[in-house]
Amino acid sequence: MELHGDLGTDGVVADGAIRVDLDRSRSGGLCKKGWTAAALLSSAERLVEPLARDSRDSQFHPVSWEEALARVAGAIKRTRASYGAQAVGVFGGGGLTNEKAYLLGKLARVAIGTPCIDYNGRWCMSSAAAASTRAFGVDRGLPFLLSDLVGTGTIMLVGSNLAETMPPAAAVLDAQAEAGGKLIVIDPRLTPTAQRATLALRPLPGTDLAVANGILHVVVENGWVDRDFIDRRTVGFEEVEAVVANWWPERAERVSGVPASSIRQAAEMLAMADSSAVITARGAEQHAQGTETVMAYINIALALGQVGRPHGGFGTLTGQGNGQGGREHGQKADQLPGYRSISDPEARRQVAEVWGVEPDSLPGPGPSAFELLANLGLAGGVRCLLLAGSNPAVSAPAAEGIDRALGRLDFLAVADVVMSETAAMADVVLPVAQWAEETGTLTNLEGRLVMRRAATKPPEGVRNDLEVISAIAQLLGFDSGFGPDPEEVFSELARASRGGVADYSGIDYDKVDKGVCWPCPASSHPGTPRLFEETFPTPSGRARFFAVDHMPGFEELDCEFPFVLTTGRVAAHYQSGAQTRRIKALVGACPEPYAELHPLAARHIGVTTGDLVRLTTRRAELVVVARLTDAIRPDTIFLPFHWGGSGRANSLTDTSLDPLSKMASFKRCAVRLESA
Ligand SMILES: Nc1nc2c(c(=O)[nH]1)N[C@H]1C(S)=C(S)[C@@H](COP(=O)(O)OP(=O)(O)OC[C@H]3O[C@@H](n4cnc5c(=O)[nH]c(N)nc54)[C@H](O)[C@@H]3O)O[C@H]1N2
Ligand SMILES: Nc1nc2c(c(=O)[nH]1)N[C@H]1C(S)=C(S)[C@@H](COP(=O)(O)OP(=O)(O)OC[C@H]3O[C@@H](n4cnc5c(=O)[nH]c(N)nc54)[C@H](O)[C@@H]3O)O[C@H]1N2
Ligand SMILES: [Mo]
Repeated sequence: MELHGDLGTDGVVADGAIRVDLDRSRSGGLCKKGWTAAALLSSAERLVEPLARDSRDSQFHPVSWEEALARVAGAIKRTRASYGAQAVGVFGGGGLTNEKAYLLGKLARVAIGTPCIDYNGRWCMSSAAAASTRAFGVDRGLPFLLSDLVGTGTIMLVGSNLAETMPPAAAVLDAQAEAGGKLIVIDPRLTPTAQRATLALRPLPGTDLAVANGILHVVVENGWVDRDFIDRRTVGFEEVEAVVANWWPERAERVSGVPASSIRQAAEMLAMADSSAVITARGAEQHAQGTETVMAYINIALALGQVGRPHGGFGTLTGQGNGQGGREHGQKADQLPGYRSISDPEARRQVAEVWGVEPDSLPGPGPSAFELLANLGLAGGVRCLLLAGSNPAVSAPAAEGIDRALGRLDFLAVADVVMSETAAMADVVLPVAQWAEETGTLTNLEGRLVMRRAATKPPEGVRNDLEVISAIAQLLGFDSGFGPDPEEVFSELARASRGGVADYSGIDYDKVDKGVCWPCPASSHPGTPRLFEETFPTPSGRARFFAVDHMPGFEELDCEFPFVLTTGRVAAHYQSGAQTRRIKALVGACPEPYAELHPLAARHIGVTTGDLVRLTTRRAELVVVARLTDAIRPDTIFLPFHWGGSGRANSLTDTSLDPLSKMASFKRCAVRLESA
């Protein structure tokens, strides 16, 4: 079976329309977003000239590029002079190409001199990244090829609805099923993905860790662990064994609502298969205990001795168009290119050399996305923000606070394709090119580089992000080191990543075209499609178990807020909806915000499909249309997050952060349900 190289990417920001025919013939379908993405290239909603807010009437007026960029550079200089460089912030996105992510990081650290840069990936894959790095010493979505899963005996998907969020990957499940493989899906909803499952477990949101420990309890109890693998290739199993001893399936059932018999069955299906793979996605990860939850699932894969074995192991599914590459090259607050720590003296020395600056001149780690945004305009916080590739006014946690925070800024510049809710709050809006109009690389969940060549020209008046970054750097006095040519940026990125975890130093554009997975440390090196076969990139060469225990809900349910609210995606919309809410066919398919609830919950408050319901959490209330379905737990309500304004899910969601990853708690909060 041949798989399209772009499987890690998805939807609008990936290269949809251009290669759709290929996709169709190979994997039987690309999602609707891919088919319609081209509509936005020519949409009347497209931004085609820079806009600046006039202080007299507070309205946007078209200005020249020179004027717009001068305003941005002027604001950076003024802020720096009055408050210091750390008062200037940069916010990026996981949809940006590798080249953009890299140059944005360099802009922050070198041209502006600020530690304050982070990106929306913090709300996406950070828990999985933190857990994988701790357990394996590296964070690559899949340490194997997606197509390897076709031969996997049992796949367990935890909190992934890939049939709707990564449709091309569903072809892998089809092929795996045809080959006789089994599928376990853990999701509070019986999603289109769960409907394919041999076994569907439906936990109360936020209890996946208890389910994992219950499964591992059964594995240990029955002697199904791979002692040889554990002894030779891991550390820390004894502590895990001690914790899971207390998670007999009936106890896990009491916490999660998943029947003990199903927990036993899942353990048996994983342990008895020739090979098994455990895969998490946002449903398990976007919690205040998300990192530890992922660790609990990694423990299962390690205890079964599956990691590094053909068709087995642990993986996490990538989100955004460049969800993987976007977290490797320095747009993260604590990171230098090549997935290296900005606190590591050797990494600083090496990258500083490539950048032609003194290591001491590089700032240290900055605040994470949530902390950066929450402190905007406050004492010690960022006062001038440059933002590209994200729409936090819709998608950030505690969005109510984010509105106020963005409003407190002295200056906000947003580079976007359309007038997003965040761009609408800016002082200067820079209209930029999108996927089909520019060349760059993405890295998919397999660590495989994907070339995206310009297929068409951007509309007149539009520039691309690299040109924008380059021009800002120039106005800040950097005539060299910030050229906008993607291939040159890539070759510098490759050099800067040398020796890092995500080592691209042996990769150039030719090699990307031929297909290569990182690490690739030399031009003669073939790349690394499969990791962990021999060793783990940890100091000891062994993988690490972590003993983790379920903590009771961060937002306990009570009489006032008796239901659990969880949020996520629908097939027809992408993310904050900035793009898909402007495409007619998609709006037609899913026109308005709604809440999914079980008929029992609906009967309790006397509503039916189409009626309005009021959802109230400890933070805010929202009125949306009800959709009844018995595919959801009766105690759980599902709210897609693709809308802003009065339909914004993140006005409701919990603001607790995972202490290890700083991930927000998007997938669980307590809510009251009423008829409106
Ligand atoms: N159509 C579409 N596709 C997309 C996107 C999009 O916006 N729209 N976005 C892309 C991005 S950036 C990402 S990150 C991926 C995300 O892809 P997924 O992770 O598949 O998407 P979600 O809908 O966020 O969550 C998946 C499932 O988690 C379940 N869930 C909720 N709470 C819990 C829980 O506590 N435990 C468990 N086990 N499950 C739970 C939900 O019911 C949901 O079905 O999709 C990518 N693809
Ligand atoms: N409640 C709740 N909230 C969530 C989630 C959830 O499951 N539930 N999921 C979280 C996750 S996983 C994610 S990834 C975030 C995503 O949320 P956001 O960060 O808001 O992501 P997008 O909506 O993709 O925003 C991308 C913006 O960049 C623009 N854009 C697209 N391409 C380019 C480009 O090349 N250059 C520039 N400059 N701009 C471009 C788009 O038009 C859009 O306005 O939301 C998070 N928020
Ligand atoms: Mo994401």
